[in-house]
Amino acid sequence: MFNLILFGPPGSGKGTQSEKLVDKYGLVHLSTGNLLREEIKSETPLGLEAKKFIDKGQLVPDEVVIGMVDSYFDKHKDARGFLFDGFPRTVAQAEALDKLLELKKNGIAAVLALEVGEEELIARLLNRGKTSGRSDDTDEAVIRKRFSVYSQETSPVAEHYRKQDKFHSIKGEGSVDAIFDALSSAIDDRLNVNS
Ligand code: B4P
Repeated sequence: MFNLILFGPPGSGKGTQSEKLVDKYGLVHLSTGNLLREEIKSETPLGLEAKKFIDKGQLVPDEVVIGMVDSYFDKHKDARGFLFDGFPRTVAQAEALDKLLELKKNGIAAVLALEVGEEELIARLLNRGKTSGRSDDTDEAVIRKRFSVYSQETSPVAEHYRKQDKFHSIKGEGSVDAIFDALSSAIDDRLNVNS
């Protein structure tokens, strides 16, 4: 199994690049943001609970997200690898993921972090908000709250993987294709190390 994490602040391009990467490398895409939005759309109890947090720019509680990831694994037992997009977002989630993968005698091959400046991120998210219908993208105050949550709760996840020597920074500004090429070459380097 070859498992990757795509890491970075809100709007850094994780969703955009994930779609291209899963195609190229034959991985299963696990986006906790997408899974949560599906739950909200279907008005499940989990979705109704998650919406309260997402609308305020806060993280959904760890136990909810970890439970959702665990059941996604159960539905994809034959996967040759996963691309984790927007997960883990806290150190507790990273530790839970390490444990879940250990049970499968597996681990994370690499963490690729998209680096983008804050003003560019705000412009991208407000622009997406015009068409996406996502309530968390239309209000600049909510977007800024998401950045402060990112710096307090999600940034420490980088250190968790730096200690494991798995963390790679990638410039996330420029054309989608140029960023995809940079991500692909970092992944290919890692695949060569693993093969
Ligand atoms: P997510 O769905 O993960 O969304 P995101 O961080 O906003 O976006 P992403 O980085 O994927 O941006 P994208 O490619 O779309 O999370 C939403 C919410 O769900 C969170 O705030 C949280 O509340 C909750 N949640 C999710 N996972 C959780 C977890 N594990 N634990 C707790 N809570 C969780 O790009 C953004 C825009 O930029 C797009 O419009 C795109 O077209 C544009 N763009 C992309 N690349 C570009 C480029 N190179 N140049 C110009 N524009 C570009």
